[in-house]
Amino acid sequence: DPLVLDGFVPYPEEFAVRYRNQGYWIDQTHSEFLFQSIERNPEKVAIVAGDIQLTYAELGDRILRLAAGFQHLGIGRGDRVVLHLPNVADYVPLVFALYELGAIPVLALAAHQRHEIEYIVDFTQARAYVTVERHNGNDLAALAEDMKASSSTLEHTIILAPDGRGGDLDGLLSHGALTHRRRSLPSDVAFVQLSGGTTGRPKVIPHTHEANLTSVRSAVRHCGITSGTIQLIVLPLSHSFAMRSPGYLGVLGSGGTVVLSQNGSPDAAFSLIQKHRITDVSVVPPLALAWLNTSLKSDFDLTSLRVLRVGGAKFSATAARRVRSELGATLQQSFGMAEGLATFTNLDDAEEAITSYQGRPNSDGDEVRIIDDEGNEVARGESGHLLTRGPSTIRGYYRADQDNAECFTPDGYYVTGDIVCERADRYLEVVGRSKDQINRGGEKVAPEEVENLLLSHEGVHDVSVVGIADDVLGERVKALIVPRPGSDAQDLTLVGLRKFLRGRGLAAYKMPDVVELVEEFQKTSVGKISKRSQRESVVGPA
Ligand code: J2J
Repeated sequence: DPLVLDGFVPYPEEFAVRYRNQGYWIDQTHSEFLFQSIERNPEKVAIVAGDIQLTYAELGDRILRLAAGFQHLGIGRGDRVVLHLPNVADYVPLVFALYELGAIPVLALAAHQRHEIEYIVDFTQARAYVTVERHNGNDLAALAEDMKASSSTLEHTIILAPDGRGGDLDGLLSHGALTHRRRSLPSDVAFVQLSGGTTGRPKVIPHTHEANLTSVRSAVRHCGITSGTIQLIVLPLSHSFAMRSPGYLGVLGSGGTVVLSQNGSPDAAFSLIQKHRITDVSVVPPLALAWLNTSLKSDFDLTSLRVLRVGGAKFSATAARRVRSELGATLQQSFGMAEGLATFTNLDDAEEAITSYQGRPNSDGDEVRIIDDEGNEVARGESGHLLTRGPSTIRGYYRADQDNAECFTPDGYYVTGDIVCERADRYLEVVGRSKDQINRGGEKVAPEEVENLLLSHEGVHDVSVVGIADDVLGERVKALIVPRPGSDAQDLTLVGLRKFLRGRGLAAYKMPDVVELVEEFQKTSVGKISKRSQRESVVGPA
């Protein structure tokens, strides 16, 4: 029987039938997708992380042992388990152990901290939390203990050593092994991710097996992934770019090898490219710029690298034109969103298209509408709001009726908040954004979330958080603050406010980069704060 998950918005039957008839959705779960590959390539190396190496056969064994461990804890179909891990070797075995049981991994970002994790555990009513003892100076074991004491649903915490080895894993591995078989259906929710968000709290994105796997299969075709692919992964494994566009799923489903790193800096990445003869890597624009601009390029043998995939934020055409000559790789641009749609340029496109545009929708089943402020379709070549619907795009956030009324049209299109232009041949160029979000080098910050925390500071009367232009990151985070009369200016410096937000457990990438104290906010003619004028205001000393 299908899994019943309250608060999940299903695809209308008419669309489900169409996606199955047209072959976008096939009768396969994530477990089956991976085990097919395990059976075909048992001796090949699947995962490399530091000095750990797992062949496909070893990966399969580990998944089935971890699954037995989770089952021993009473975790089963439909149970939510928050995975909060950096790019460690057991990340993939743990996710697939949960898939094996039909449990639902909640894919937190490693960069999330107490503020985000407490909310995520609570909102998803998670039964277990898997993390490392410490990460980025944060005591996650203590967080786990606190949550177990206060949460009404959280029963189990599984704490790995800081390097992702040992710890509670040993116990989990000591209950024998399950036999691989179907324990969930392709139409079940497979996993949930967190949206970058535009609101005070991240929204929860549920993907079914069939909807996610169709995007993986299309990405594999568009990205030239084969059993010969050796992919370096420096982006967080929980991010959809690193997971499915084409990500580790695309590579492992094809019999290739993924090499995991927690560090994408030029020296770390280049030495891994040289050592493992990396053929393929996905990065965000600031990393691509760092790789282009370093003189280390000539100190390493990067000749194995065939594809440098760049996405998550707009990559400038000027930098894009340097990729082939300076890194010896073909650039592939990708514009995607955790909600579903992803676009790619083709590897054999003309250089002009590769460097100027963000690509075509991954699947022929993706429907795209570009509309003006009044909701009318714009003429080809004009820019407008991007709406999309398709076999891998969700129909609603999890348990979010109110947000869903705003973010989805009545006929099921996701309102992306991106402003795009359609060029020839379905090519999209991203030209702007209408949603209240800051894209800090590919990391998404919801101003409202930071504003709400700053409003709880006793020295703050009013606050507005905006993105300001930055050469490397694209945007940085700026907080404009109206101090409360009589407040201590020392508390309201950049250092003081960051310390305050750190104390509240906010993820580091959401921290303001710049603070400006102002007497009052400029209002628009309708009395709303003018964020536009704040973005353009001169950056003063913090
Ligand atoms: C401009 N803006 C972009 C691009 C994403 C593949 C690649 C990226 C993501 C991702 C992803 C952009 N140019 N090339 O999930 O599968 C901005 C848009 C978009 C938002 C989604 C994938 N690529 N963006 O970045 O969910 O504003 O997904 O709506 O993190 O990032 O962010 P996210």
